[in-house]
Amino acid sequence: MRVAVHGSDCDGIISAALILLKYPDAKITFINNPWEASSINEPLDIVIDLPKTMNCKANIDHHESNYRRLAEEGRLTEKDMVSPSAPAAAKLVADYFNIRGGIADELVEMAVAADTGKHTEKTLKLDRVIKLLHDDDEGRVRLAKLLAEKGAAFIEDEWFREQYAKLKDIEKLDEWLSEVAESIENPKGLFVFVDEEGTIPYYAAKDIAHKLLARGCDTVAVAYSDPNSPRRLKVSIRVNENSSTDARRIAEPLGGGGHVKAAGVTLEAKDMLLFLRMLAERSPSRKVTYLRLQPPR
Ligand SMILES: [Mn+2]
Repeated sequence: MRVAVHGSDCDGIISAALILLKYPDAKITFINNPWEASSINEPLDIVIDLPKTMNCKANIDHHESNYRRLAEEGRLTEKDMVSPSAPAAAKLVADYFNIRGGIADELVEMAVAADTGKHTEKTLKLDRVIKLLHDDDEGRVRLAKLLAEKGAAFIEDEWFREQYAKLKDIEKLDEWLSEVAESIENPKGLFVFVDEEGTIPYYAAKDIAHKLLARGCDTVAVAYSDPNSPRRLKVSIRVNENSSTDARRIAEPLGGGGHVKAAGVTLEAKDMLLFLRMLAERSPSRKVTYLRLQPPR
């Protein structure tokens, strides 16, 4: 069983854990950049939370952009389960392989929370450790095995705690980010562009977005350096639960994609003005608040 999963978020790693529950000997490949999937040639049995690769037997995914492309190109088969209405790929994996039970249900619940912008303390910690391990395949397999073994109790595992302890000063940073979010005046309905290039560690890149949305901002776009594609900036767009803004309509014109509440795009610096325009066009007042994040040393 050869499986490729999205390697840089909770949904991908949890999907790998579900596969390992059912097929403990499965060989897992992690792919950090979804757009790399289209150039992958190696034969695979299942490709999860990623666009369908050329040589895979089945694709399990919930990205609308992937669904549309596959439908247009006539590449969907009855072996695939590509369903944009699913809240997380892990939910589809559980359905596809009929993986049920205490641990499986806990895993699916965590993936759904993470992918629908309802992170809990647990899933946020998991997400940070996944980002810490972004170039460590062995570490990610270990993490997926741990999730398969312990479900939501992964958080008490000693190895996991050791990994989390490597995220130095995270609590201080978290406190500072909360102060920044608190300092924004009249946050309700605001469209915010947060520039954190070179200042916030990758594992905490999107934390400010969650904090600003919790204060009532409508849409938050965070631009940060992505260790997987130097020289370009990654922009993550997060939308308030109560907003009707569609994050995909900001990301897709520039080649990105994702979901209604959470989308992303990778940009050259020269395209940043175009991005800001896309963001402003979704803002009823055409106003966008720019925030440069620069934590004190
Ligand atoms: Mn997903």
